[in-house]
Amino acid sequence: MHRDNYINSLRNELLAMVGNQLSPTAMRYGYSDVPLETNIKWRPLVLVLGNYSSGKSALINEFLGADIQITGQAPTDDSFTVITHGDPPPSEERVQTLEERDGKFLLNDPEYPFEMLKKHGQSFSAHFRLKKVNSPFLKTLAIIDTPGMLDSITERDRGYNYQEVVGDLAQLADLILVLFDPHKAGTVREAHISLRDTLPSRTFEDRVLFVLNRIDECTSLTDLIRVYGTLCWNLSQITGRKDIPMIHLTYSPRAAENMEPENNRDTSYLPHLENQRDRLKQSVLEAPRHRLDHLATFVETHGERLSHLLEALVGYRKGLRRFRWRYSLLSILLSLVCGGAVVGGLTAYGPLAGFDMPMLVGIGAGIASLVLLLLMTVFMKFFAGRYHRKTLKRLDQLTPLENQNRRDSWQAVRDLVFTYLQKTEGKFPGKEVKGDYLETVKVYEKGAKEIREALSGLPSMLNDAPSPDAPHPPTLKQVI
Ligand SMILES: Nc1nc2c(ncn2[C@@H]2O[C@H](COP(=O)(O)OP(=O)(O)OP(=O)(O)O)[C@@H](O)[C@H]2O)c(=O)[nH]1
Ligand SMILES: [Mg+2]
Repeated sequence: MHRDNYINSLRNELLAMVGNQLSPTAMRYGYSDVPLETNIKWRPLVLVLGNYSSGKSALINEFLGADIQITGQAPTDDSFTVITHGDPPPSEERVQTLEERDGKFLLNDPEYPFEMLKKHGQSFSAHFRLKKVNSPFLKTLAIIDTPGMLDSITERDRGYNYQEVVGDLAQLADLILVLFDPHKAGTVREAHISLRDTLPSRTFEDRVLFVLNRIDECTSLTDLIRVYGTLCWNLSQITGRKDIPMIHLTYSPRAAENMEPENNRDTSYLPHLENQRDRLKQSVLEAPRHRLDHLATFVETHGERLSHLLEALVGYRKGLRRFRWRYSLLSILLSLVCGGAVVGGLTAYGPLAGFDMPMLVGIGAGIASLVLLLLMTVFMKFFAGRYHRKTLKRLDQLTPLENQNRRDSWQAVRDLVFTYLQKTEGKFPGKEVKGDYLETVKVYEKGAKEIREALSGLPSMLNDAPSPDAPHPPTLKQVI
């Protein structure tokens, strides 16, 4: 359990970092309405997608070790089912569903991270449910079974936007299984649109596992190779990549048992592929590690964006300070010139003629002070307002946007900066913003680097107790 414990403690530290350092700042500056960690604090999530009847539910049952999900030919299950762990009564050992809750509960209970799916409406809520199952497979993760994808059916037929729901779930998920079956190895359009539109390309490769399921239904090895080839071709078409993604080949023995025997089938290839299911299972059980990657990416992405937002506010204040300095200097000069000119004029044309020098200097200084006062109050307010409006119009010049990365993060926060500046009219405590900015940059730059370092030590770590002499892997608190 050494590795599991390490993963757990890293996860808690990451969550604490988000909760204590990023979230309060994010909420203060309108970056987020809810604490950032709301969506990532629950258990690691595995999302299972695929065409209808590709065997999603059967494979999940296989993993769980019991017939928890209903299976059947033709589109069978039109619900999204979150399956998580539940503790059985002490007398009960058989794997079974212990508790079922409906979508309304699942969308409103703050223990779960699904609140943001409320926007998909009543119809979705009616197709969303929770099952608690006492399967050991669910000890470290939760799995979501989904309705099958139907290439020919339009969104309206479902009563909610399927692709958007899948997109939102994909954002939450740490691992996504995309299942195909030999009968429909070519129809992957809906799956791909949902994933491509929601997952950044870097994440796509790390988080998505392609599975060719129901391989026992291929009539021979040649048939299997033909199906595999078709799927590879289709995947390369939609991913736009020339290299073939890894495809897991598997089937569900529970479901295969019910198959009618066919005389002309030669399934002698199957025993050679038996180990594939275990490998797939192991990959799925890696979800907690993916959750760490997910969290690290989360800290990087939000840390980067948030610090960009604050950098823009600091830039605004810097610009305002520069403007005030210049304006003050100019005002002093102008008031001196005014004082001198008025006194000079009045001396030359009569009224002050005959006044001695100290008197003239005193009058000049008085006039200069009056002008300065006027310039530094009424006029200053006017010109500061002009600076504010001008800056709002030229928002893109607040921070350097030297590369695509910077432009992307700016795009994500530009409107928030505008709203904040407009709401506060530029009157916000500059020192505090600068402090928040420096703190966020520290979390983003140093924290993210340390997370990655801690993560890179994971693959070599065995899943057993450490020897007493073994050095302790670094924790985040040691380094941040
Ligand atoms: N021979 C064989 N049959 C399978 C396998 N997996 C599933 N089936 C059968 O295929 C049918 C569809 O399986 P499901 O698990 O319901 O498929 P699904 O992807 O969940 O389908 P929907 O929920 O309708 O989208 C069922 O009749 C299963 O018994 C498999 O690996 N081999
Ligand atoms: Mg199903």
